[in-house]
Amino acid sequence: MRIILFGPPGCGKGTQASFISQFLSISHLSTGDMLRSAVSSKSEIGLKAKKIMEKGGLVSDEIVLSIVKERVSNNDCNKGFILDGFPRTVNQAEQLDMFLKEDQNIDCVLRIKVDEEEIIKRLIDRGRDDDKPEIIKNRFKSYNSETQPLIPFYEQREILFNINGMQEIEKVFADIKKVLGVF
Ligand code: B4P
Repeated sequence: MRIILFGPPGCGKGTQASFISQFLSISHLSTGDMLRSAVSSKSEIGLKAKKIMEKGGLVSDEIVLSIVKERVSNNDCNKGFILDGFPRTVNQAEQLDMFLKEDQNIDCVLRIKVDEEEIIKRLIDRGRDDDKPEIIKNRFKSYNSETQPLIPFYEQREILFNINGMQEIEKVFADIKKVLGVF
């Protein structure tokens, strides 16, 4: 299966992607993790990404697309994959369609819905470098202006499924499994 996990910053995409990856034995591709690892290795891409991530903006489509394109072509993605945090712009989604092979169509987009107030609480508790109030505000701004337009994009294809993310982690996963059972 090829799945996209979609939702606002901190809604639990990474958390649920790990469960799904184990459950279906498919690869977990998190653009956030890939970018954080580029930042730690101080590579050229990492240095560019760091400045943007520190402010809560979106890293350029060019950088993100080059990373994902290479990763998706790895053999371990032949059985399927979960894209966690990608695409985040309509351009990323259109480019994804172009570089996926004919037999690699996306089966479903799981949209995790959580209120902004609840997310802010969770992120402050987590305390990652980019979980500071001012940066969280900017991450929401980027989400609202650049990522939200993906909702109608995937709704039109009838592959978008809403998941209530305002529940305990196990309950969110139980609801995801119900949706995955349809396929
Ligand atoms: P990401 O790494 O994708 O981070 P995220 O959206 O904040 O987190 P996620 O939704 O995975 O939340 P998590 O499960 O951790 O992005 C970070 C940055 O990378 C972006 O701001 C951007 O700069 C850059 N980036 C990434 N992808 C990009 C792209 N495609 N294009 C451009 N830039 C890109 O959960 C958060 C917390 O909530 C955790 O502490 C977790 O334990 C807790 N939690 C989860 N589910 C819960 C539940 N049900 N109840 C209570 N707590 C819960």
